Parts: sequence; C-alpha cells; structure tokens
Amino acid sequence: MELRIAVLGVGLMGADHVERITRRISGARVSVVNDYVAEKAEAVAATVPGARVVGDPLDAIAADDVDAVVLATPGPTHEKQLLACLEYGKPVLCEKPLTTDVSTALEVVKREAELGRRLIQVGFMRRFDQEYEALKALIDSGELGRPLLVHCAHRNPAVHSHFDSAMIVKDSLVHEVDVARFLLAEEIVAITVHRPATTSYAPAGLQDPQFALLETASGRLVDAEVFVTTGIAYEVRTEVVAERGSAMIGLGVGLVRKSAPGIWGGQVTPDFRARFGQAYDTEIQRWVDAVQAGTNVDGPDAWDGYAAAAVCAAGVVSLESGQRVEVEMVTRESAGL
Ligand code: ISE
Repeated sequence: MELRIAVLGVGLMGADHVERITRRISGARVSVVNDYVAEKAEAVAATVPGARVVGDPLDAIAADDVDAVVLATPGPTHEKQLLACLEYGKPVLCEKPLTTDVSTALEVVKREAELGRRLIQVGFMRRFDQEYEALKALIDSGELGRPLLVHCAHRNPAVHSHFDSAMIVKDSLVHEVDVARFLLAEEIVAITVHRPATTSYAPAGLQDPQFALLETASGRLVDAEVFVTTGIAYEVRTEVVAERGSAMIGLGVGLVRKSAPGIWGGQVTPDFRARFGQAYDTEIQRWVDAVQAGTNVDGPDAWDGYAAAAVCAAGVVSLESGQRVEVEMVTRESAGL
C-alpha cells in the first residue's frame, strides 16, 4: 500500500518535496496539496497524477485519503497544524521550526508524550547528508578520540528581503545548533552571538555576518559563522577537532576540471536544495519507510525541535544584548519523555 501524503505549504521547500515524493521516493505518493495561495496549490497539484487540492490545512490533515503529512507551511502556523496531526494520529514531517517559540514547542512535545506514540519528525535534513553521516560515524567510532571543538561556517549567497537579524539565528544558525547536538550528543547550555562588522552589501539594518559561540553541557565549544548575503555561493562547512585528530566536511570540492588553457576549477553550489538534495531525498525516504513500518520517526524528533528552539531563543536575546545567555530548557522527564 502506498502511503498517501498531504503536503501543506508548497512554496520553495514544499514544492520541492512534492516533486521528490512523486518522482524519487518509493512507497508514497502525494494525495493532497494545500497552500494559502490557492493558485499555487492548483499549479503544484496539476503536476501530480491523482492529487487533489484541499483549501483548509486542518481539513487536509483530517482527510480520509491522507495517511501522513509533510508540513512546509510558514512557522507561525505549525503549532495548530502539529496539534491537529496529533489529534488525528497522523505522522508528520515538519520543516523547521517546530513552532516559533519555546513555550509552544514544549507544549507540542508534551502533547505528543501524553499520546505515548511518536508522530513528529523535524526536518533537520543535514543529519541525512552523506558527509554529516560519515562525520558522525567517524566520531562515534572513537578513532578521533573525544571531540573538543567544532568550527562551523554557514554561508548563503542571498536571502529573502523579509529576513531580519533574528531570523539569521532562528532560520540559519538553527542548523548549526542541531548539528552540534547531533555530532556531540549533548545539549547546548549557553550561547553568545557576536556582531562583527557587517557587509556593506547587506540590506540596511541586517546584522550580517553573525558569529555565535555555543557551549555544551560538558564544556565543549562550537563556533559558527553565519553569513547570509555573501553574493557568492551556498557553503556549509563543519570541522570537528578532537583529542586524536580532526575532520572536516563541506569543502565542496566535487568535480575539478582543467579545460581551456588557464582554466581550472569547479562549480559553486547555488542554494541549499542543490547542496542538500541527497539529504532531503534520504530524509523523506527513511521517514516514509518508518511510517510504513509503524515507527513513524527516523531522525530528529519533537524534542530536537524544542531544544533547537530553546537555544535559538537564547541566541536572539544574546544578539540583542551582546551578552552570554544561558539556555532555559526543561528536562526530558518533566516533558513526559
Ligand atoms: C533556510 O531556511 C534553510 O533552512 C537553509 O538550509 C539555510 O542554509 C538558510 O540559511 C535558511 O534560510
């Protein structure tokens, strides 16, 4: 039986997922498409044999021809939609953020815990990227010894005009937060977001780049440069420094050519869909397989979404105050986990 998926929100990411599920993922098909722009939903649904448009996102979640949901709607709508997925018992893959603030993220974690059944996976796709998987496996093999430091660089050529300084923390740095928790397998307890000199190419008022320092519970440090208006390329690099060696991913070497006399080089990656295409494919395929198997989650879960939200909320406070800010998080036990 094919899993029938409703994709809610078919902007950049949602439309990409519809294409992915329809052309590259096995065991699933898109049965319902929803977007607050009706024409967009119609246009995307027209590319999928057998898909229909449902105008109200909550009706789409409840629909009889929907077994599972991909949420790619704007963050502020997630809380209501996630709670509806829990109410109808529908597994959901939710693009980050889980919700837009820490208290509602915790509410969602608790509601799922009360059900006693995991239904929510969060779309931190980097965990499915082959380079990150290899780095994690290397760390876990013990070959490098204990990791002590992580250096991250996260650069976008450009972002939407509505991007503000806090979004750099909540929309971009959030990936480094998840990567740090994933690689080091512990929580982040404090964050300082520094404001280096800004690029003259950034829109007025945008603090870009930013430089964050994350502190883990056992005292390891993670530094992250986030620079979202480089005008050059999409680049994500991570280096782990450990007691017996170091390892780096994201050099973006790919194909290197020598052609006409004097020409040497490769190609830059233009955006995250190009850089992380394989990760998104693997993420969705493994999620579909998990839902088919009844386990529903195979990757970052609601707790990971809550933890990332808590760190980013502290990051936004630090961005504004310039001070080190401790992360406020409840324990897993008090969330009912
Ligand atoms: C975007 O929302 C993403 O999730 C990308 O992975 C990230 O690189 C980008 O900075 C965000 O705006």
